[in-house]
Amino acid sequence: MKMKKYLAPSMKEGLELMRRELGDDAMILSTRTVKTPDGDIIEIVATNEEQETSSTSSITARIKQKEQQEQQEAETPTPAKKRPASGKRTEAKKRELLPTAQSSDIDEAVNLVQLRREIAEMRSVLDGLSDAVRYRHSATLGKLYNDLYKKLRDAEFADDEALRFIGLLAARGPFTSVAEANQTLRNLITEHLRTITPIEPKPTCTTAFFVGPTGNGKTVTIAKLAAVCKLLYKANVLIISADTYKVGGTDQLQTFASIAGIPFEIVYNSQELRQMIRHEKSKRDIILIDTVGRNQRDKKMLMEIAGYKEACMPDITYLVQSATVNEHTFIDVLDKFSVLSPDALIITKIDEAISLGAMVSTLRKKSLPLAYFTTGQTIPDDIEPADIERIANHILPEF
Ligand SMILES: Nc1nc2c(ncn2[C@@H]2O[C@H](COP(=O)(O)OP(=O)(O)OP(=O)(O)O)[C@@H](O)[C@H]2O)c(=O)[nH]1
Ligand SMILES: [Mg+2]
Repeated sequence: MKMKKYLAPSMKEGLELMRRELGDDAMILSTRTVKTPDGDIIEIVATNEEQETSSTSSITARIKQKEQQEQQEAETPTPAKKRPASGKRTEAKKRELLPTAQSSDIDEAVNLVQLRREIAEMRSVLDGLSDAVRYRHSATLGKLYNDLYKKLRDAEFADDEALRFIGLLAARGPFTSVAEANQTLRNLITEHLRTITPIEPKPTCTTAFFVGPTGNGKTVTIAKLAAVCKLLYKANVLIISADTYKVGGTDQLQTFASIAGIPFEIVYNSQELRQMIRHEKSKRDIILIDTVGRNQRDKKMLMEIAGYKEACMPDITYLVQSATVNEHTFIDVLDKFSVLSPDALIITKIDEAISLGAMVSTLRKKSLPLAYFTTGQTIPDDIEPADIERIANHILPEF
């Protein structure tokens, strides 16, 4: 490797010097203007080392730009005051200065290149380490099982869970093709999942109660379902909001209901809800009850919602949970909301979830049937009955 510093009265001359010595492929590592008593001179540190980094190439681009700029300036008459008074003398003085500062600047440039190389090496070591942690059991698995194990880990299955599934898969082998192993694993990871039928109008009124952690999509899901029931089944739907705890809690639903022409009522306590249900049940096909979102750790608030549930004695209680949380949080939500005895899950924000592995693992440990998936904010389009095939495709696409 050859690395040199060039000092010249202008960028153009500096570049010529550099190219003459290091060739046309020379890479510029740095440039700067050095102030001298006789005016500015240009310093270029360059190398003919082959490896090119994005930063050096961008410097090259900048220099080319500067070169063009200089050429343009040369063609345009420059105002006299910008030129040094004693041109020839100054040029000579500048050249006298050239050999002096070289060695320290070259050292600096060498250090820079070395530093860059060390950072690149450290990055590759760290990547290797993170893979070693993420795919901890890779080394112990053959290629087929290792590829599938990695897919499960990428789908956010915990390591022990991923390995457990691979163990179950191996017990069903040997396989004649990758596609066969893939399909068997798809069946294994979804075989414990259950779904329940969506809400349908029955001869008697169906009351559905919606609970779940704050901001997970209860209210928007109710709006979607109300619109679907009205449009699809021509059902007589009533929405009741018990979300009077937070400012503006009922506004969103009220606005939607008035636009969609769906009856809407607000209740301020469990007694009011009891009376409302008693009064409305005989008139409606479907009643959807919205509740205030609750932090699952807030026991007191959960008990308050339990009071509302007891008052309306719903036919079904949906726990509305976003797919974007990790397994740990998912399990915690199912544990804490179990005091409200949910009958089924509505999984929201599938569109935002990177993977559904956390949900699948959770439901193997804490079984609860799936009712709906929601896939965006659009009312009523972004809701569909839960589909296990869709989960399998999300995690392990068909071969
Ligand atoms: N991307 C996406 N966003 C959604 C989905 N469902 C709901 N949201 C958005 O999530 C946010 C919260 O939705 P809400 O329906 O207000 O949630 P909530 O559970 O009623 O919230 P609280 O009443 O505060 O507990 C809103 O911005 C919704 O538009 C979904 O399936 N996908
Ligand atoms: Mg809400």
